[in-house]
Amino acid sequence: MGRIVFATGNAGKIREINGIMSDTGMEVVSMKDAGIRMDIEENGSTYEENALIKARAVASMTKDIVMADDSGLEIDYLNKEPGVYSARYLGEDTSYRIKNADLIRRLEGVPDDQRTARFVCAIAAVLPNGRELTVRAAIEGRIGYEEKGENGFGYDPIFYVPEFRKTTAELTEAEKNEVSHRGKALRLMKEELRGYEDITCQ
Ligand code: ITT
Repeated sequence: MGRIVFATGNAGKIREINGIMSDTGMEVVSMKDAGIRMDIEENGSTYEENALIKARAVASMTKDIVMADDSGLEIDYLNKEPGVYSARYLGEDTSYRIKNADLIRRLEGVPDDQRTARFVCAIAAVLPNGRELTVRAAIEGRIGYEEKGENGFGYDPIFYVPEFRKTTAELTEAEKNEVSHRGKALRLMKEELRGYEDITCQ
């Protein structure tokens, strides 16, 4: 197989994706490392639509396989906010200290059993032959009462995973990849790609 250009500007995602894809023998590079710079307007209404928008935009600039990740945090008590707007919640440039503190404040007094939430991840791939694939996966958890942990990125310090009794920011990267929305979605995508032998001869 050739190489995969990942259509993301999020360094945290790229780090995780490299860990998850390391057993494929394929080189995964960020769009920046592939020399592709573009501002992509994510105006879809679903994770899959946005992932496809990103993957298609970058695929128009390269002959490599292109993948994109669109993901978000759904908090049940907040009607699944921030959801598909997770990156834009309170403004794209607002720090996650502030975003996380705001979500905790909005859940003040809400008991454990109503703090359920999930991270969702859709991955889209555009193959050199023009074929498009999408997969989606999620990890269930709860919103904590304070930020905990230094690993990961974004909303990880407030996303508590009951089976580990830790937030995803307290998990090692390998532990997070094992159970995360992104880890599961990428493994599904790896399976899908196995079915497309034609891409192996590119
Ligand atoms: P690209 O579009 O360039 O990939 P982005 O950060 O804008 O980067 P998204 O549009 O997919 O990515 O927004 C997803 C947001 O959801 C992301 O910025 C985080 O705030 C949050 N998120 C997704 N996965 C996460 C994870 O594993 N841990 C913590 N937060 C996550």
